[in-house]
Amino acid sequence: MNISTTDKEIANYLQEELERSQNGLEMIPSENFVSEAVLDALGSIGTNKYSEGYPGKRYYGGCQVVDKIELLAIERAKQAFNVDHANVQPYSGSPANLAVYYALLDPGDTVLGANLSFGGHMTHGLKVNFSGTLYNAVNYTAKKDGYLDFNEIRSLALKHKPKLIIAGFTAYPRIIDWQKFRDIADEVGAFFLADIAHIAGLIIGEEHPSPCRIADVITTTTHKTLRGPRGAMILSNGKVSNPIKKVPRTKENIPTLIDRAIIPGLQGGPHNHTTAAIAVALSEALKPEFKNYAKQIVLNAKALAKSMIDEGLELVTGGTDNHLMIADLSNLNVSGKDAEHNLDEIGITVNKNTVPFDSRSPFDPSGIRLGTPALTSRGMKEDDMKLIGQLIARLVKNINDNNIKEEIKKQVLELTNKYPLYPGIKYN
Ligand code: DSN
Repeated sequence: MNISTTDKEIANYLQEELERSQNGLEMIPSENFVSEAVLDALGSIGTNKYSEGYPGKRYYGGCQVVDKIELLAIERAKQAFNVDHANVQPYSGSPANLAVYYALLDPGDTVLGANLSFGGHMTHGLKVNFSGTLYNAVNYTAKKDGYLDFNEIRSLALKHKPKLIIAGFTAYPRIIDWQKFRDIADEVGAFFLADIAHIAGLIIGEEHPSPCRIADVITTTTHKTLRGPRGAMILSNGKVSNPIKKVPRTKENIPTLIDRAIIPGLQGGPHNHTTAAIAVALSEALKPEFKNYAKQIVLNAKALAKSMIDEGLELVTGGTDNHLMIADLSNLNVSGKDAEHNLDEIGITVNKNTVPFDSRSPFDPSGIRLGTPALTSRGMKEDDMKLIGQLIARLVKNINDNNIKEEIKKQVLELTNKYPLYPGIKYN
């Protein structure tokens, strides 16, 4: 590779990161390992081209080829999610959500989304995020057992009359009942946004119900369970007006409103290398093997949850239906921050996470969040999950015992050695 001779410092860092990934268990549920074909597209000449606008309607010349790339990405997204319209240009998930707000709301309008500490996302109305400062954000929480509380969501909606209701979570281990959100949105006349960033791959693989014909607008990142490059898409139903002109904020106009919000509203030139890589990832996700992958993610998550429960750990909601789980460590007197740090030292990467009604702060909460998409991409199965659950439990129960930590570290290395990651890639 050229970089190995032209920039040794970065080449060495990339190699170091590759080895860290190879020798560790990547269990952050929002992370994944893309195919080499996705890496090829992402590192391609697509990055060189400016193409502000949309296929056939650009502000630059020379866009005939990037038009074809973007159209293919759009067609594949429409097919994968069964929607009429896909905008594949958002730079990532937060800008995609910002575009939805910009398209459908005026500053000061009320939005109802999940509290970050109960599995929401910053862009769903966190006070220090644009969504909580430019808009009047109201947050719903959950029941004591961690399940969504539709009585609370409905009564907040009736009381605050939001213009936008958001469902979709970064730390919710159960199936989401999209129709219940739809009914509440209809009762109060709100738009309904489903943010499926975490579960997009499970939806394509039919392991989670789809909101794509239920919600008014759907946002997703492309790099989580979907296993594509860092990027995002906004999906909706209906047609874009031609020309893409200013239109009233009605449901029928959502595709046009979204396209106008992305450009000229918020963004400049699309990242064509990312668009190409999204198209590659979508073609992979449309293959029958991807269904097996999605199924295995969930089987692995259930096996991991069972193993941790068998070892005496407590999980929020008592388990999982999807790709992730939250372990509540309060009964072990170990904080999420300490668990994250100590697991990191032995090669298991997770992130600290609040549990419902956490008595500790979000910076040092009571739980950790774990998921199986990346391990499943490496080929791991239920037996591996059983072992990993045991290793995690042993570590958190013996957090101050360096001998035990060393033993577990060796076991992690033995396991990861069995699953080579990108064996054909070397940066230095
Ligand atoms: N940062 C992502 C996650 O880890 O869930 C959400 O955007």
